[in-house]
Amino acid sequence: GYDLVSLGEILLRFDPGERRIVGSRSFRVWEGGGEYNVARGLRRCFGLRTAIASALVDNAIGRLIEDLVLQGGVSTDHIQWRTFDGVGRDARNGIYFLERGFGVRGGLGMMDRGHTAMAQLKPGDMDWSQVFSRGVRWFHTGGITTALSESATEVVQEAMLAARAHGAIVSYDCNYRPSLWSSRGGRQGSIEVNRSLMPLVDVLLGHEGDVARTAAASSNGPVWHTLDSFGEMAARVQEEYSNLKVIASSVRRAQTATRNDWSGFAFANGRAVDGLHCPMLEVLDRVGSGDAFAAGLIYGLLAGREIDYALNCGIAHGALVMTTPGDSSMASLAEVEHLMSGGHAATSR
Ligand code: KDG
Repeated sequence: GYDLVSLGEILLRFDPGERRIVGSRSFRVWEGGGEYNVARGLRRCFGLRTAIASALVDNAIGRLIEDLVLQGGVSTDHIQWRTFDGVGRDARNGIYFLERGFGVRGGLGMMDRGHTAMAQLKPGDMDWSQVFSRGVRWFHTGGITTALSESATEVVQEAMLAARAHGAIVSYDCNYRPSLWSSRGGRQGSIEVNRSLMPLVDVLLGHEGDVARTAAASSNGPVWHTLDSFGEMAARVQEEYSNLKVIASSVRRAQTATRNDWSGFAFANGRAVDGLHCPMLEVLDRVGSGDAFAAGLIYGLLAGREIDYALNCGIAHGALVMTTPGDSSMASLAEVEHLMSGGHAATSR
């Protein structure tokens, strides 16, 4: 069995380091993908047993991704392998490029993930009762997976139903990606899909605005990032979906390309909680911070800790992931807890 199974696409990330993409002649590779990053963080930092449910094409790129996943300690047992037709016409592995911002220059992200094996996953492809019958405590997925295709959305629903039937807790991270929704109704399309899945979710994560938009009554107005506005919003969302036990948002306010304020809120048992504040956090690579937040929060909840602990665990883990290159945290639980107890790392002042 596993503590957590995550469903999502695993991408190969090409990192030009401090260079710009156009000026690079070699790239460092990492594995990435929002839902995968959660499984990896829970394994590497928090020591839980995790698996990624996904699909890859069986070529050298897919096998490279598999090696990276195995190095991260995440089980590849639930990865489905598609045959390679020699050119990737029928299915591909997803890749992406990310150039870091510096000072006055913002970052540049480029996704290259059309027609991937994961986007083509259909209901029935994955044997969910086999996945969950071995004992899985938590199932995680989110809005990147649902964005990939209509069939991927159906797979998410199928997996959530199976997870619930087997008693696993279900979490969903909204993770709105405009480019992925451009052919499926944009923001509105994502809101409709998120709403249709909400009755199956126990723990809702995401940017405050995206969480707000899962409630029918919510406006698309500004997000204020205050405890009161978050509490009101979360109470409204929970009124509509009484199944939601925890709602949590990380809060990142970019100050420059390399600095941001970082914090978070959570709502549970009718109470809104303010988390640890990391003002003017120095950022080496912000990618994966939301996933690391999710991993820390899930760890706290799986460990049976109070919501305050779980929230701060998420914030501290998210802060630490921004201090290293790549999507993943290289942090230890001791480092996370040190930061939680107010021991400011060199990155936070
Ligand atoms: O959250 C990190 C992700 O943004 C990154 O791994 C790439 O999966 C990705 C996506 O769709 O943005």
